[in-house]
Amino acid sequence: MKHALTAVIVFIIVATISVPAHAGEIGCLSVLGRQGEAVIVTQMALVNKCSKLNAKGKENRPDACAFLDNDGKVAKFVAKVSASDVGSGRGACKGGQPSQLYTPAANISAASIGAAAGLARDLAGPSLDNSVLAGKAEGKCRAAVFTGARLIVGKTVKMYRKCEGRSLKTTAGGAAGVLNDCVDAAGPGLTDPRGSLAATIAKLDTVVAKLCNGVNTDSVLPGVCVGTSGQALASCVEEHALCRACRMISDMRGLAVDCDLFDNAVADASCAAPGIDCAALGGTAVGPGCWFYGSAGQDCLQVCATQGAQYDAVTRTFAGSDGTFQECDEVLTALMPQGVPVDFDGVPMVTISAGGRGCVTFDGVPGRCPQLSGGGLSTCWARTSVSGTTGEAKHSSTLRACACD
Ligand SMILES: [Ca+2]
Repeated sequence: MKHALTAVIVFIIVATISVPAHAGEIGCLSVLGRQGEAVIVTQMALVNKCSKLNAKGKENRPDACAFLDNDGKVAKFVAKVSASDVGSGRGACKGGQPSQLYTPAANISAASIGAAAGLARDLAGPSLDNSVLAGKAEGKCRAAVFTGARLIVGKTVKMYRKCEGRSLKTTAGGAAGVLNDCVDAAGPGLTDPRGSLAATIAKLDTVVAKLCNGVNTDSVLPGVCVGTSGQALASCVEEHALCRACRMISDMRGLAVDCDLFDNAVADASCAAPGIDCAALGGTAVGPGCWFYGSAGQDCLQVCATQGAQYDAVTRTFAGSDGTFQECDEVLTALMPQGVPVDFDGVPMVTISAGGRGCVTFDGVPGRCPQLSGGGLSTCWARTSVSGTTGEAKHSSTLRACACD
């Protein structure tokens, strides 16, 4: 009896002591993390490439260029994350799902692309199409800032990944230990023993001083850093890069990181969490927006309010009057309104003359697309080009695609 009791006590003690994650779990997390890095870095590089083409007069829709990924550059890395994921039966995750810090490939890619798009919006405003670059100097300044921001993000997420591996291997704290060891301001935070992140940040200071001096940076970067120049501009960019990198880590690992402290060590709401959790609310992330599909007759203010969110001007800049048909196509394809399938058939969409409703489908026709008389799928999808898309526009005949934030 005594032996049996001892055995029970020993069992209880063993069962309550956490053990470090095993190598298989660490390997799986590491590979998925590394591939997520490739997604965010590639997306940021594409933003810069499209912006540069725009500065040279070779691309008049840089926003579509950056986020539609027509060449599949980002998609290639997104596919790699999926191919390595748990359930693929191969690669580092074939041993099964890690017990902590794991989220599926789709979430990792969404966190990566979302962070890249978020940083582009932070720096350049709601659309890359909005800024007018006066000349070569402006283009060079912006390219240098985008490159520097990408390097900071890439370095930060990589340092986190290495730290995460070390933490899981050497301590038994699991996710809480990783939070403390690698990102939380209450712990040591992300340590930079070789000073490589500091050097990457210092490099951005230098290029901003060199290439953005004498340039109207408010027009080059018409986002959150408007009104700053010189070192203040560099610091603003750096903090937002750290903020977005932190949010990617937080989302990718399902960790509650205090990114407001991570970005500049001050609780100043500089890195507030997004106003809405797009996935949790059932929204669909496309390009820089979180999209919802309204009911017939609803305007976008109503659609967004229903979600506890606010109308996002991305409704106009991405898929509305300042966007492109292709972007509208992409949004509606992702939303799958009424089960309408993919439409990239090249047939021009109709233009509705009653303005302001942006990217919509029509209501009131039984069966709707593609049975709508007089045309194929494309006739069901409309984007007004007569007047600017607004939040308030509505009509009983149309169901709007609305971006909310
Ligand atoms: Ca802060």
